[in-house]
Amino acid sequence: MCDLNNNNTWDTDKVSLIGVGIGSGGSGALDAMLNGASVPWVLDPSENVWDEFLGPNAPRRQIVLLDQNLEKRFQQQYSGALNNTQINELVNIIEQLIDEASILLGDMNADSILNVLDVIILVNMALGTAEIDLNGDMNNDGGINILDVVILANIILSD
Ligand SMILES: [Ca+2]
Ligand SMILES: [Ca+2]
Repeated sequence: MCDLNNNNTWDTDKVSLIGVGIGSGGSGALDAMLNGASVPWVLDPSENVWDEFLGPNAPRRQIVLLDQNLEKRFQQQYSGALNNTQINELVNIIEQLIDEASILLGDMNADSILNVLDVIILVNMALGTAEIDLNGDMNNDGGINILDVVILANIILSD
């Protein structure tokens, strides 16, 4: 369970929670969303950050969630303190992003171990005899081929 008031309870390498506010909807308004509690988010009221996350003319205080690739995955405007339903929604999305980021690259059978079974599955994908799963895209070029098999095999052999 994530505690929104304690960023030590989730892995901030895998998901980032950012509150953004400008003008009179700045830090005071953001703090008020969690009733003045010490919040884990970064507050930056600069126009650059505002435009980057929210776009021009956006409402003045919002929460944005970024995944491990710093891609925006969630954005919501709140008018006041978050209620339990809104907090639960945020917690669920944070946990989903952490789970997503926790999948081991190349672990094709999802048993949390890299071994020859994963290589076999990846070979079949490279040969076109198994459905493509981009968790086997070891070189992150958007496809599965023999290069990915070689990289995975080398990782396993070097263990
Ligand atoms: Ca495996
Ligand atoms: Ca690849």
